[in-house]
Amino acid sequence: MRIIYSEDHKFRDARTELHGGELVKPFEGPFRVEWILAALKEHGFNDIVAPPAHGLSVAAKLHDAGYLAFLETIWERWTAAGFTSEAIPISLPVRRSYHARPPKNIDGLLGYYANSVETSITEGTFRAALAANDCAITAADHVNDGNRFAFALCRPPGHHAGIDLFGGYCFLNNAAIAAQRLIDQGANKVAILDVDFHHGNGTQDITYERDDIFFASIHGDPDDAFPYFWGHADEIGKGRGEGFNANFPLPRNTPWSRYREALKNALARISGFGADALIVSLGVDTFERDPISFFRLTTPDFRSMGQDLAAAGLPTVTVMEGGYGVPEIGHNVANVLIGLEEG
Ligand code: Q9C
Ligand code: ZN
Repeated sequence: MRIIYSEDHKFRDARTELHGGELVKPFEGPFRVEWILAALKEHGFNDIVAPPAHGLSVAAKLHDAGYLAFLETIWERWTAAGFTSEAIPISLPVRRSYHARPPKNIDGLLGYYANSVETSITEGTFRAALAANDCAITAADHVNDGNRFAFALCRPPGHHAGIDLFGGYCFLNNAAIAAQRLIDQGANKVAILDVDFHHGNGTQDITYERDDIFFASIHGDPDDAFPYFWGHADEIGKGRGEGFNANFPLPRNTPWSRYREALKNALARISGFGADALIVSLGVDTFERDPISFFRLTTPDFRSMGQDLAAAGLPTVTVMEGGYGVPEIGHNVANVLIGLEEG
């Protein structure tokens, strides 16, 4: 399968993440992609291409214009305000902020567009996010050209990025961008299946009122896991999108056997939807040794996951999301791709 990868991911290299009341080295860093690439090469994935620049025209159909302008200019404005360290939001609209609108003050603006505050914005962040957007679009184009599979090795990840919200290490929603690209090129119905440990709240936000994109997410129960305020089973979509959103929250220590039941249920829903294509939001933070998550999947389980995903029988664009801490994330990603090609 073709791998779409841009070296520009390296421009996203924050020094700090707010974690446990301290600014620590981020869990989401360039080393993740280095581990994944090394494992992919080891497993014989040699068709690795860089994407052309696609710009923001697809993203502009999904994200708010003010939000995109914010991402593009925040670093300039932050440094112009005299700040020299990384940009971190401190004040967010919350319950009963009915009057909230984008303020002109830089601290106000940062909070307005944030859904959480662990994610520092740095000088190269937008450039890297744009390269991830390019990977997602190029992968969608590869499948649209008649290939069964493509893998967008996106970094930074995207599934926590909402219509006008960044956070959870995400800025542009690469999976939704890939889905939109397929629709723009003629697909009528696209399913996004999010197997990252965390609920794909950004993708849900973007697709919640749509009936041409079915969104399913299998994740740590929000009662106990980030992003806490989205991902419950009763979130089923709204308006014409009602019935086109499916959440599968699971408890601590979920092993593959139980995960697999949820995966089968999600795939059955997708089959009932009648999708023309499948986007997989692939996080391997469901791994038993992930430092910030609490499922119990093993490295061989990811191969089974790939086989189960392939059994849907759909053209499939896999988009990289999370997976942290240990070099095994590379083998876990490779195993999903191997399973896809087998299944
Ligand atoms: N400081 C993705 O997997 N909070 N994002 C984690 C540890 C944020 C995860 C708590 C987790 C974001 C793409
Ligand atoms: Zn995650």
